[in-house]
Amino acid sequence: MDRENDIPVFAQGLARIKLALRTSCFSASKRQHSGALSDTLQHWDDQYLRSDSPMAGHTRSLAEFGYTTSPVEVAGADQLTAIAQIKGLFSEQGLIALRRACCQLEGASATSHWIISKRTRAATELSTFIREMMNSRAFLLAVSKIAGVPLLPHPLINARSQVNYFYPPETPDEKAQIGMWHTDGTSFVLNILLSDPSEYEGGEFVYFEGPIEQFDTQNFAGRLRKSAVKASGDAVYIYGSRVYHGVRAVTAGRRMSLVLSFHCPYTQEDVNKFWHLASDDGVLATLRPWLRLKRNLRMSPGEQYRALGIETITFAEATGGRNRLTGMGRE
Ligand SMILES: O=C(O)CCC(=O)C(=O)O
Ligand SMILES: [Fe+2]
Repeated sequence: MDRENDIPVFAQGLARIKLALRTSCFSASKRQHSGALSDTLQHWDDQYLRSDSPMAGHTRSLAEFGYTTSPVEVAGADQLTAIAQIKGLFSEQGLIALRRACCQLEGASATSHWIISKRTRAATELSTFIREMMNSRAFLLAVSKIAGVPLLPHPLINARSQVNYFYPPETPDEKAQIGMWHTDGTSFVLNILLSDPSEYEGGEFVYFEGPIEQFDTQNFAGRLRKSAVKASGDAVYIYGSRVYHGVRAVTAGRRMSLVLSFHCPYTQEDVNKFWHLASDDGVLATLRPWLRLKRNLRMSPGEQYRALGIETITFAEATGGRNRLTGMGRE
C-alpha cells in the first residue's frame, strides 16, 4: 500500500450508542434541497444486466479473511463471500440508465459528518428505476451468486439503498468528503461505483483483509488493500458487517456510488444492529422499522419472496450447486 492510513475510524461500541442518542435529539443531517424530487419513472429492464456472467476479480471468502466461524447458520465461512470485485454486471444502456437515476437523486441528498459525508438514503423509495432493479429476480439472482447465498432486498428501507456523492473541499478549511473506516449495519452489501476514473481523483475504496477483531489503524499488518475497481459500473461486493472499509478523500471532480443492502431470508440472524442503524437515523426513526424487521424475519423464506412477488431463489441457484463463484468468470 502506498500510503499510511489517512481516514478516521467511525465510532464503535459505546461511542456509537452515544452518537445514536445525540442523533435522536438533533437532526443528523441537513437536506440541501427540499421540495419534491421528480422521478422520471424510467423503468428497469432485465436486459440491462449483461447476458454473460459478470467477472469476479479479487475474491475472498470469510474463511480466507481469517474467520473460523460463520455469522449465519445456513452457510459456512468458506461459502460466504467476504469481498468480490465485480466487472460487467450491467450493459452499456443499463449503466447509462442507472447513472441517470442516481444523478437525479442528488437533489434529495443530505450532508452530515457521519460515515459518508453526502448521500441520499432510501433511494428505492425515490426512484422507480432503482426500486424495480432491486426487485428484479434476475438482478437478485446475480447478486446472490456473488454473495454465495440467496438474497432479497433488505427489509429496512433506509438501510436498503443509498447513493453517495463525494466532492473535494471547496474552501481550504472545509473537510474533505470521505467514507470513514467502518463496518456496515448490514451484511450483504453491493457498492456500485458510478463514476469513471476521468471524472474524479482520489476516492479509492480501501478495506482491511482480515477479521474485524484484528483491525487496527496503527498496525494494518500488511492487510490494508485498495480495490482495483475503477470503471463506472464496476462494483465491490462485501460482507459489510465483517469487513472494515472506507473511501479515501476525493481531491478533484465528483465520485458517485450506489450502495445496496440485501438480506438472506434463510437465516434469522440478521446482524443489523439496532444501535448501528440508530446512529444513522436516530433512535425514534429506527425503532418502528426495526420492530417490523424482527417480525419479517420470522416469515419463511418462501413467504418472504412471495410477499415481494418474486419466485423463490434457492441455495442451489445461488451456488449453482457447486462451489462459491464457480460459473462466474474469474480474472
Ligand atoms: O462509496 C463507496 O464506494 C462505499 C461507501 C460505503 O462504504 C457505504 O456507503 O457504506
Ligand atoms: Fe460501507
